[in-house]
Amino acid sequence: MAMKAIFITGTAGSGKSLLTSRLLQWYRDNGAYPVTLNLDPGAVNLPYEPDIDVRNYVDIATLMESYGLGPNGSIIMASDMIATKLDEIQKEADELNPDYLIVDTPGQIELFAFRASGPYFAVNLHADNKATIFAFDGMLVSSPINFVSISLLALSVKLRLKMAQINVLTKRDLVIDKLKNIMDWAGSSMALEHILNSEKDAEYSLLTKDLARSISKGGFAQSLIAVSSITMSGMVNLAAALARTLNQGEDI
Ligand SMILES: Nc1nc2c(ncn2[C@@H]2O[C@H](COP(=O)(O)OP(=O)(O)OP(=O)(O)O)[C@@H](O)[C@H]2O)c(=O)[nH]1
Ligand SMILES: [Mg+2]
Repeated sequence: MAMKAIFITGTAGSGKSLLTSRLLQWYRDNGAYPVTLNLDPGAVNLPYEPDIDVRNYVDIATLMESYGLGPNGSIIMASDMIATKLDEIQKEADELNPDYLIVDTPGQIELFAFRASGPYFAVNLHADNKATIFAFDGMLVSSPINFVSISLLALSVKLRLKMAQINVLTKRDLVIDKLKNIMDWAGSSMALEHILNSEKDAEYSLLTKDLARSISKGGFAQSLIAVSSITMSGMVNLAAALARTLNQGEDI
């Protein structure tokens, strides 16, 4: 089996589904055989046609009706059921036998990464190699303090999914004027600490500097790859990072 699995995670609305569709296209254009797996039971409109779809196994409307649940209760129950569908989904994936299985995860990252079901699925899915992409929403990292808080979230997803992780700054086209700053904060903990020094609120300045330092000291700080799913800028860098992580550097 040579299937490589790529889990696309990130905060709600960070661009996971659109990135899934762009990666699918990118691999196709480069002669590989990718397939998509939608793991979001609550997805309404997807910018791609999933080859494998958890919605075929877990239906929110049925859960609401059968268990008298509201929209939040049913989405939690649906997320908790993802793990119970692993065998069926694995079988579909093995039958398709793709080079790349691109997994679009639920919008609510806390339901996927911080309950038992999502990590169980991610850890127990059989694949030749696996990696996670964590999407830093370009629109959410406009300040250094926000950058630190999203970095913490990225780190805690890594602790939960226990996989090689590639951090991606999404919506590059919308943050062009801030791009250099954001990449500086990501690339150098000294640059980040320096800018955090000038935060007016001393308490937040100290706290975020401590956090930034521990993230960097623990070796968890990783470079950030800026990508736009609209202009496709940065996609080649993301593909190269995925190749390094998944294929030990060998090109697709
Ligand atoms: N300008 C711009 N917009 C983007 C980009 N990526 C995503 N978007 C937009 O951001 C919105 C959310 O994108 P999705 O791909 O649905 O994000 P998601 O993380 O899958 O969202 P949920 O699954 O609902 O949490 C959509 O309106 C996208 O068109 C990008 O690179 N540039
Ligand atoms: Mg989505």
